[in-house]
Amino acid sequence: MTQASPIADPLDGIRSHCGRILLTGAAGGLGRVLRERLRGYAGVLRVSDIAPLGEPREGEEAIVCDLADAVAVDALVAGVEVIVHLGGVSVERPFEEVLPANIQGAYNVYEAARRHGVRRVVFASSNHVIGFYRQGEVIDATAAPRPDSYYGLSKAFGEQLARFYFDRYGIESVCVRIGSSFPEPKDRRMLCTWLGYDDLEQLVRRAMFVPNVACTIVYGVSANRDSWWDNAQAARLGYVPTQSSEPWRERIEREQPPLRDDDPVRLFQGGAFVTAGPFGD
Ligand code: NAI
Ligand code: 15L
Repeated sequence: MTQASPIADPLDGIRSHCGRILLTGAAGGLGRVLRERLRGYAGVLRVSDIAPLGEPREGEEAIVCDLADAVAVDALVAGVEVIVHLGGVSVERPFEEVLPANIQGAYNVYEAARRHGVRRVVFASSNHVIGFYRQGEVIDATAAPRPDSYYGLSKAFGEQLARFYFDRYGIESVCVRIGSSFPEPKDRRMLCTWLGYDDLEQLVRRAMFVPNVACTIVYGVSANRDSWWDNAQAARLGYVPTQSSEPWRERIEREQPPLRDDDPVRLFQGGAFVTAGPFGD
């Protein structure tokens, strides 16, 4: 493997390079984005998913692995300095699907991190940890969790794992409560929750390399006109978002009439997740 050269950081000169990064969920939507963008931040980028990953490129190792398989995850994490943990169920699903991928899976990742001396975990948490706060209510990262789904519950568990593994073992984590990270915002709610890919990359880079983060929770959101989240903790990492949902506002507001005032999708920060399921009744 050839060593990729470190990316110069024009913003603040923090060291932005390490030996080996593990990216889980690398076959997913954000995984494919970060697979491209994290290459320069490590000598080796180890990409993993339960789904096919294609041939590893130069500077990559590709390992297909079910996060629920503790033995496989232990081997996956060996030799890694930083983990960017995106893998798992990413929408509301029956608890029986969320449990192995997100709850057992996150536990397996942190246990392997402990055994192998991983320095830092960047955990892809979600706004659905706090989805039952009202839209318009401004909360920060210290607000008590109000999960809106089994999926949101699993992300709250992941944040608590991060806390425990820092307090007990000193493994640092940044839990990024991602809003809505897609190429563009899709609806009125996402005008508030959208996270552009440049901002995603910046936030993940800072989460990986800013020193002494302990266990920090931040919101993954761009500089949108309206926001429900006080992102002071992200600002402490030096995060300065450069993208905004504003260019899409006119089209979205023209094409999508407002929902009724009493529609839960409009009332709560988690949007449609607050009414998803239960499944199979
Ligand atoms: P995605 O669903 O496109 O990607 C998730 C990946 O995890 C998939 O490639 C899937 O195959 C893999 N995966 C699922 N179960 C697995 C298992 N048992 N073992 C190994 N891999 C498994 O989701 P997306 O949008 O890329 O999100 C990435 C992460 O960010 C997820 O953890 C999601 O919960 C979180 N997130 C994403 C948001 C967004 O707006 N895209 C918002 C909030 C959180
Ligand atoms: C999430 O947590 C999901 O992973 C993503 O697919 C979106 O639904 C996002 O939240 C959102 O709230 O828009």
